[in-house]
Amino acid sequence: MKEQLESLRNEALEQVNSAEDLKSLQDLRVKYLGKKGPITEVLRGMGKLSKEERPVIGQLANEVREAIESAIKDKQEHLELEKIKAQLAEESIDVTLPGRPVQSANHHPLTAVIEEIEDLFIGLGFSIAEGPEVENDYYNFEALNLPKDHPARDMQDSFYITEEILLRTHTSPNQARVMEAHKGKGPVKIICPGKVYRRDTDDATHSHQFMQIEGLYVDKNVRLSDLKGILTVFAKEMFGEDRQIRLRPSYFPFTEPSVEMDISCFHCSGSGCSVCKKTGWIEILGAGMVHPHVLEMSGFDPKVYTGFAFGMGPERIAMLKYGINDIRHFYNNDVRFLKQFKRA
Ligand code: 2NL
Repeated sequence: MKEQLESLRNEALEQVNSAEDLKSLQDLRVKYLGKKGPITEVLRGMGKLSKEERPVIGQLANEVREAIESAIKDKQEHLELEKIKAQLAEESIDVTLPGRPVQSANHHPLTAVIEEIEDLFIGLGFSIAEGPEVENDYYNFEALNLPKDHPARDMQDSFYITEEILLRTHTSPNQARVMEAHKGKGPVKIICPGKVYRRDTDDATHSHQFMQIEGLYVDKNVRLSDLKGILTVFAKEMFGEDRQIRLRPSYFPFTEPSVEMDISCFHCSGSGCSVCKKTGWIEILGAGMVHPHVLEMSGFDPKVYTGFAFGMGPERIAMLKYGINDIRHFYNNDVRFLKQFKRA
C-alpha cells in the first residue's frame, strides 16, 4: 500500500508538472483528489488495515494529498501568470506610433465672410452688438419710421407670432435698442450681425431666413463723407485695393438722404462682364444718414447728434466674392459645397 501511494504521488506530480493549461489542471485535481479518486479510496479502505499500519498509511496518504494539492496550486499560479503575460503582450500598445490624423474642419463660408467683415469694422473702432430675433412691432418698424400704415412695410412682410410680435425683418431693431440704451449720449458705433426673416418664396437669390450686417455710427458731427470714407475702406479690404465706390441716391424710410453703394467690378475692372451685367459696377449695400425722427425716437437730439447707418447681406457678399450662384447652397449643408472653402 505504501508503494502504491508513493507511485501515485510520483505519477500525479509528473502529470501536474506537464499540464499545459488550467482546464487540464482542473481535470487532474478531480482525477487525483476527487471523491472517486485513488486517495479517497485508500483512506476509505483504512478500516481493513492493522492497528500498527493505520497511522503510518494514514499519515502518508495525507502527505501525498498535500503534496498533490500544493503542486496543483503552484502550477495553477504559474499558468495564470503565463496567461496574463500572454494577454499583456498581445494587447500592448505602441505609444511611439504616430496618431491617426484628426479631420480638420473649416468655417462655413458665410461665417467666414461675416467674421471677416466683423474684424474689419472692429479695426475701425466699431463694437459688435447682437439682439433678439423675436421682436415687437415697435422696434422692428415703428422706431425705424415705419408706422403701421407705411407702404414700405409691404416689402418686409414677416412671420407673425401675434399682431405685435414677429420675427425681425432686419437687424435694425437691435440698433434702435442700443441707441435707446445710450440715453441720448454718443458715440454709438456698432455692427449688428444676425439672422433675419422675410415672408419670401425661396429661390436662387431669396430666402425666408438669411443674414444681415448693419452698421451704425451716431455722434456729434458725423457726416455723409464719414460714411463714404468708411465704406471705401470696407470695399477695398473686401474686394481689393484698387476698388472704387460710387453712391447713388436711393430711399429707405429710416435714412435721409439714402444711398446705394456700388463697387467697381472686381472681375473686369469696369470694362463690362457678366458679373457686373456689363455696367462695370456691382451693387453691394444700402446706407444713409440716420433720419432725424429715428434719432429722436431713440432718445437722441437730432439738433446735436447726427449719424450714418448701412446694411448689407453677407450672403450676397459671399456669393460675389466666391462666385456662388445659388443662395440655397449656404443652407443645404452639402459637404461637397462646404469643403471647397477649406483654407490652405
Ligand atoms: C440694405 C439697406 C440699410 C440701414 C440699413 C439703419 C438702422 C438704423 C437707423 C437707420 Cl437703427 N438706418 N439701417 C440704413 C440704410 C440701409 O440697409 O440694403 N440692407 C441689405
